Amino acid sequence: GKISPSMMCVDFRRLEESVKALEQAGVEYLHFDVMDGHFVPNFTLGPDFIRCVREMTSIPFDFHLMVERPETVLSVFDIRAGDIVSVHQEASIHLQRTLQHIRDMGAKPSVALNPATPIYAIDEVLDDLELVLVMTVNPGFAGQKLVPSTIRKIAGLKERLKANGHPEVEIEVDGNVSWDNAVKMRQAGADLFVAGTSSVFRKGEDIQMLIERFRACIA
Ligand code: S6P
Ligand code: MG
Repeated sequence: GKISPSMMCVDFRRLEESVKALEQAGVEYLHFDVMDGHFVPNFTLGPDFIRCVREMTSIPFDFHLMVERPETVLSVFDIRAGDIVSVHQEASIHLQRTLQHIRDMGAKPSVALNPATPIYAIDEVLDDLELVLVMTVNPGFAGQKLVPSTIRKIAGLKERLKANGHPEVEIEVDGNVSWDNAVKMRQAGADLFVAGTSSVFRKGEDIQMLIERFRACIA
């Protein structure tokens, strides 16, 4: 499995050294939670912060857009080839066009699903995406508890992708990916894991060591 640490969980006073430690630890992506106060009841990282991190590292970025009408804000972000861009199925009316736009930007198109959204909601766009982001908590905040039914959902999605002729589409999981939950998610078929306060971001503990431990859980 691959790792995408959640940048909203970083100690902002130690931003640069944290990014360097993540780079040293060899994480595959950096996960940026973008919230607009409408789609979710919170505000988080914005384009200036994300640009600032871009100057510190060449790790590809994993944008998680928790915003209404994501197609209207894509151009605001510094999206580059090799990045992942996830838009929510629930937030995008012309989802196929939005995914096509992301692909045109050279990035990997991905659809995020809230816990209550059924997996068949993306049946008609499987040709247009490279990943599906399964939310394992309701989006909006770090430090929440797993919605248990989402583990079954990951396994169901894995099956459905295969049955629909798209076994290459990867599954990303986000929310309370703890040591124990990471193992269950891996068994269910997840490929990319968002690491947050449940695992690698703990005050006073060494990020690099925690990433190593995390990697063992998702091997
Ligand atoms: C939640 C957001 C996530 C969180 C992540 C935090 O709305 O999309 O990316 O940052 O879930 O991890 P944890 O381990 O605190 O749940
Ligand atoms: Mg996220």
